[in-house]
Amino acid sequence: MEVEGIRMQLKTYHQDHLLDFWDELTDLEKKELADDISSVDLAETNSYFQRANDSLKNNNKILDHEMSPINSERCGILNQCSEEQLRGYEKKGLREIAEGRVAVVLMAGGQGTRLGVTYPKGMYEVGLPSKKTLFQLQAERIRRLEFIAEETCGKRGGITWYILTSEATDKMTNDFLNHHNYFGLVKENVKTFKQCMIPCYDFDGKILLDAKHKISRAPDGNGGLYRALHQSGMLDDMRKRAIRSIHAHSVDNILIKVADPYFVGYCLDKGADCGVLVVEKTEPTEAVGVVSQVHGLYRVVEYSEIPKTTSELRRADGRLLFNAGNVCNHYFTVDFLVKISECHEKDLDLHLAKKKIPFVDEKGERQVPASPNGIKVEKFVFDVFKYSRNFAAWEVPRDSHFSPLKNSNSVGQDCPATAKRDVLALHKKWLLKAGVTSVMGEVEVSPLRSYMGENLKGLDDVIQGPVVVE
Ligand code: UD2
Repeated sequence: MEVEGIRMQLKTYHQDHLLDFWDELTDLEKKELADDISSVDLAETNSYFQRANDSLKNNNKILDHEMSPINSERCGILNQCSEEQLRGYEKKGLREIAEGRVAVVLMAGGQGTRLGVTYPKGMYEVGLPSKKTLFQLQAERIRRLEFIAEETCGKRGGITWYILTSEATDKMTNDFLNHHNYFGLVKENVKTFKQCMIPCYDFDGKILLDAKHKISRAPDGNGGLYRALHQSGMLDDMRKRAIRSIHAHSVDNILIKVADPYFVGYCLDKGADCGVLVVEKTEPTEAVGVVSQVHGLYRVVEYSEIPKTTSELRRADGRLLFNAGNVCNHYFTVDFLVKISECHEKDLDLHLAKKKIPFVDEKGERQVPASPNGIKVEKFVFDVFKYSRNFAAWEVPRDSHFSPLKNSNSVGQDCPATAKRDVLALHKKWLLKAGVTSVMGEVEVSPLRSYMGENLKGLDDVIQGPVVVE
């Protein structure tokens, strides 16, 4: 084993402590550690720590006069559109789907720590009458939308489903999808790809060991999407398929309108290269980031960054001035993604979090710390907004579009109970609008029956749950 070569290289980057236990390792462990180390770009890794540490030291508070809201000409509001405008956007979106130019990128590399599960969040079911998981609901919405697009445009293009996974979620996600036969989607149109893992550091920038022969690593955040799309060949796959529009969203919003034809159609109409779907922030204290311009560039300003006085400003109609709540729901053209991966990926902002990270101490014992002992670095998916040449935002009502599953029921908010409640409330609204006079108990509409409230005429007058309208 060429250990001296590795040691020399590590020394150059002040990371030679990674070999402290080399002599105690078996041959197999030595090989594993050598491979592990050689897969790390040490120059980049050290620069990550440096950059992240610098940004921690600088107080990144944004000043009032530096912020301005989204240009109103770039922000469509669903509730303020005429029927005709909406039909126009929908038609554009459906045409794009029928031509096979739309793909969905599902960000599903997170670990569901707050929810308290040991499996990917997409495999969670919140207790709907159908017992469908988040993955199944999303897959079936894609199937229904493909059908609607075909019916409307007379052509079947298909929507490709790219699923971002991580070391922790990849195998279980693939096994689950395979086991369920891709929920009726064409197997070739479902593709998973893994995000990278970044080493974890102590507060001095030394990479931590998770075991004597293994570097401690964590996923590189949902902004790892851009590198992963390129490295996995998925960007090339998109180009081969002549895909143009990408709808990228988080796994945990149970109301997600996958490949939303209004949003896609609106972004196409505006000629946007990058777009964001937002819900209205109504209270200044609400803990959501807002999409705004800072020095003329679009970005998400976190609730911790926005000055209090700015967060409280209101428009003439009483709505908050900075009200474009970010919900991890984005539009990109494939050309824009190529531009990011080729020109900007290495410069994406780094966000760091002080965490309790298990580590091997100098005596070779693995410790599980009780207080934060190190740093994890992440990239965020929305940090590419500033590279957009033509940005667009689309505001939608929260009750029909956003109900995230973040916490366990004990928290009482953004949890399985609220997710289930919000789905059933929306479906009840659809059914009453379609002419049902009474909806009692838990009545769920299958995504295969209806994507957004269509196709529900002619049902019984009274529907008594628990039942699934198939
Ligand atoms: C995300 C948004 C936040 C707000 C909120 C609404 C980001 C960075 N933050 O915050 O602004 O819109 O959602 O619900 O987008 N993921 C990965 N790989 C990772 C980390 C996360 O794929 O390394 C996925 C994760 O599986 C989920 C999505 O990204 O689908 C959002 O991640 P999160 O739940 O950790 O983000 P959150 O709630 O802090």
